Amino acid sequence: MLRRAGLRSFSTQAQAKKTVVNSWDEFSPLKHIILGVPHNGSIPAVCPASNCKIPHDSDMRGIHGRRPQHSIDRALELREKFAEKLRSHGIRVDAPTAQDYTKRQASPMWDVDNGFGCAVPRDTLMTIGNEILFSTMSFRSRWWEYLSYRDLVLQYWKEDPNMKWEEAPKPRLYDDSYKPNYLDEHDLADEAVRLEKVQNRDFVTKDWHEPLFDAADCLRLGKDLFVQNGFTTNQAGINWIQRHFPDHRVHALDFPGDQYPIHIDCTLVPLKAGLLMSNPNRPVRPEHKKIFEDNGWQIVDAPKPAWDSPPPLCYSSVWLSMNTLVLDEKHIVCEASELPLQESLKQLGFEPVPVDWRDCYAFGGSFHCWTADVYREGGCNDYFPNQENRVPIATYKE
Ligand code: ABU
Repeated sequence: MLRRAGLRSFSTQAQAKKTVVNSWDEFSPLKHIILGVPHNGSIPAVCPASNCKIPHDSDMRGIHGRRPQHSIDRALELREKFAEKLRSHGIRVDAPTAQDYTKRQASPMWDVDNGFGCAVPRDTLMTIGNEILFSTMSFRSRWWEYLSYRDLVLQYWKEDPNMKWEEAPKPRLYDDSYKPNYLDEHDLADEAVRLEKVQNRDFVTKDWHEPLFDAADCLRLGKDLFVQNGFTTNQAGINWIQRHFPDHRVHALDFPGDQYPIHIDCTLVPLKAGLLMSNPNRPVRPEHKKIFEDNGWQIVDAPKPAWDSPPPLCYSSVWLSMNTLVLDEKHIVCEASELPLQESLKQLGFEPVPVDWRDCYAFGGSFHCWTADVYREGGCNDYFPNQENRVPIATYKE
């Protein structure tokens, strides 16, 4: 009962105003956003890609299924407060429609005991200009998650005659999509082995079996899209994005310091035009740094997170401290306990907006993960006119 009532009151928010879909970057003034919901949030059943992501010593190992109700209730409470905060900044907040992620998820090729949730829309969809593109996803447990956004996207499509609704080819996710025995039981816990693999761009997903990408691997900086190659996005996925957006310049990045490389938004985070925050444990490769330097972008290190470990039943890293949401050129939403980050942002001239969120991390991340832009002011700017040192993306070779 609580679930249905909650969902109904969320979706009336979505009907308050007509929609225009428009967002080209991560920092122009935000006016309309999708904020995930924790209903039916589940610890995902293991599949090859998720197995490599969940740290060997995580309390999530060996368990799956519906998350404890008290954690869902707490996340709902925090979500409502965050939504109110966003509204107080003049931002329209919409909610997806929860499905029963506790159910078995199956395709003709595979099945897993349960799904994940719809708390973190950033992984599933991205807005590029007037287009909302659904990613392929790469965990079997998350294959059906896109349906949670159908009500909203259909509404946007009806209300905005210029909106383009696109879905990348749903992947087969056969066993063949992943490297067999990528990390055996012993190597899963061996940091040196993991780091050597990522240094050599050896990830669990095969590069050319089929295009795979999660939207949260994509950094939108106007005419340039920077996409992380890792466990959730392969080279075919990056190539597919480039062909899909021929007017954009797509760049592939990978970060040798990240032994669990999924999603770019705890690794390289834009704060405003010309300024990025970088995870000091996952520095940008020197050959990738050039295009930022050539175009006058400054990259500053993020401070050490306030916490030494993630909260219970959370497979993300402590670097969720960096997973902020930029509201406009001044305001950046930060987790309330992340005082070192707030101090750094103040020194850079921002006004941090502290919001209590740590108890929401377990559902898939922090503010950036829990949201997906629908409307930011402004158009498609060219922030990287100097492409002399562009590193070309990989193409398929027989
Ligand atoms: N979804 C972002 C998680 C990245 C990290 O755990 O660092």
